[in-house]
Amino acid sequence: MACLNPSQLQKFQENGFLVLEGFVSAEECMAMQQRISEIVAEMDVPPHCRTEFSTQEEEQLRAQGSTDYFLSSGDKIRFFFEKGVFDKKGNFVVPPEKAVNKIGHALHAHDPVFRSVTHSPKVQALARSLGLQMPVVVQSMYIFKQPHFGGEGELGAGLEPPGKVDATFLYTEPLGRVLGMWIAVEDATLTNGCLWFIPGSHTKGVSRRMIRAPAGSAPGTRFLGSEPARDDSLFVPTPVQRGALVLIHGEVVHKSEQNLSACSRQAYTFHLMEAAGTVWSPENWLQPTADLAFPPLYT
Ligand code: AKG
Repeated sequence: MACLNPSQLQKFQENGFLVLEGFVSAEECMAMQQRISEIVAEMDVPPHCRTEFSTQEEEQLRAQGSTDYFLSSGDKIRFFFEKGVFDKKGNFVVPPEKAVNKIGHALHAHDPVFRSVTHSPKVQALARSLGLQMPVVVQSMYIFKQPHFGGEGELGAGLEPPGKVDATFLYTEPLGRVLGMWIAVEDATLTNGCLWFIPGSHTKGVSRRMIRAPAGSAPGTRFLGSEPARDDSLFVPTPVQRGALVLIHGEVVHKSEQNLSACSRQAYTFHLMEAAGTVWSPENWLQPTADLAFPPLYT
């Protein structure tokens, strides 16, 4: 069901996350997987992955290439890889489809399949039932969580203390205006890296922000502040079945563990901002561009 009932709304407001099982059909999941296979089969591997670098200066160029590739990915479909999947000459040492960590950050804008999932009537109805007036889509990602490989979830994971909040990377004033919609394209289990949340943690604000460094500098982004100490035992695992949609409040602390299983855990996730009365931080790494303003969710 696309619209939240009052008890679901209350649960989301209390916990900062909510699982909606069966939100997306098996056919829609298969269509996303099929499209991703085509996109990966046609992908251009970025030059900073392909070129052989031997000197320190060349290594710096590689790092700069990788920074620029990430920082300019907000309005494009780009590929980010697991570590150790290229040899020194830039050839894949595993099949390409097993080497991709994620695709980002504008599938919602450029790909018809992902555009139609993002702007589907049921997603729009869900956003309306959450009271969003002018939601815009700021980014989207397809996360592979490869078997035996898939690193801990997303930017900022693997740091001490564990977990992150999305507003660290997608900062707004006031806070409370960013919402993640995370769709399980495959079952997400305890062994293949399901999401974990600290229920109720979305009321604690944001103590760490990632901001864009001045143009041309490496590494290209830096952090202001730090994460507070966090007790790992507060995280609650959230295994879900293929087709579930998980609502993620922009300030709820969440994480996913490494995928040590033999099954991938693919997910399509996108983030909305309530644009009414909100200032998107000009210091965020992700900015609307001349090619792509953040598109309104309601079509
Ligand atoms: C997000 O969508 O905000 C996430 O953190 C995703 C992490 C994951 O899929 O492992």
